[in-house]
Amino acid sequence: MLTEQIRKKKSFLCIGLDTDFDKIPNFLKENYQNPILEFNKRIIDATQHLAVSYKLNTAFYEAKGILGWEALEKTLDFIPKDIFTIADAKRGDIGNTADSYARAFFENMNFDAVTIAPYMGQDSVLPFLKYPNKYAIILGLTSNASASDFQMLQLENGEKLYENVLKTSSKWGNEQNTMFVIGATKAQALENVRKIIPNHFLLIPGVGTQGGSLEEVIKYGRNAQEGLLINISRDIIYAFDENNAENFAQLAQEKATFWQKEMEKFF
Ligand code: OMP
Repeated sequence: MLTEQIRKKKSFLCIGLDTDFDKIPNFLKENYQNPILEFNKRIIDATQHLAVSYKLNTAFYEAKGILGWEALEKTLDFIPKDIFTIADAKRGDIGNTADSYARAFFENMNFDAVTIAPYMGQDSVLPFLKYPNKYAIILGLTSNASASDFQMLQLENGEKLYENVLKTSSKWGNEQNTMFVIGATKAQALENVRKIIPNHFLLIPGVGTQGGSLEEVIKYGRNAQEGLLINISRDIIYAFDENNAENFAQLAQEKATFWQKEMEKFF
């Protein structure tokens, strides 16, 4: 279904709803009981024809307590059902706790995917893999500068730690229930990543504000099923400033259109 959506919309675009209360236009805060939700709804209305996925980074919602959690749940309900939804929660804990995390995002809420930190090993990931048509998106090689602290460490057999993570964790599940996060700022490594996991879908954050190259991501990361969800958050949802905050959704649409058109060149 994802491959179909990507081809239909000629888009790999995953819009990151990293909705920070402090950055929401004041007129929403003055007029709506839940301004986070209203902000998201308007962004979704303006961009749903351009995006194949929305990623909600739970940090921004958790930071606002009940108001934030209500916005998270209601935003999820508002997203059209044919668009792939990701809870970017970066969970990872012992088996029975992981089981509760999986229930939270896949049963209590109906997200299609959750991001997972694989550091605690197989039993922290398996509970997410037992749901049909749901995905664990495992952190492979992240976009931040400190990714090198651990992920690039060389093991005794000569391979890097992130390569070992990809090799090992890709065997816990399959291409129908597992995806991997690879940062766009590490696009050169994508060629190598594709040798290890040629068929899995990749979630690629880091294009836009973090400066990753869209062209390189598509060149090195795409596969026969398209295989890419390219996340852009701040560059799209905060395209406005104080002077034109009333038009924030239209400006987000213009930015999303720009990125979709850039992607369309590759179809
Ligand atoms: P922008 O830089 O504003 O486009 O946002 C990037 C989004 O992707 C944020 O929600 C990050 O938390 C997330 N992210 C990264 O930036 N780097 C990573 O390596 C992994 C993620 C992620 O898992 O989504």
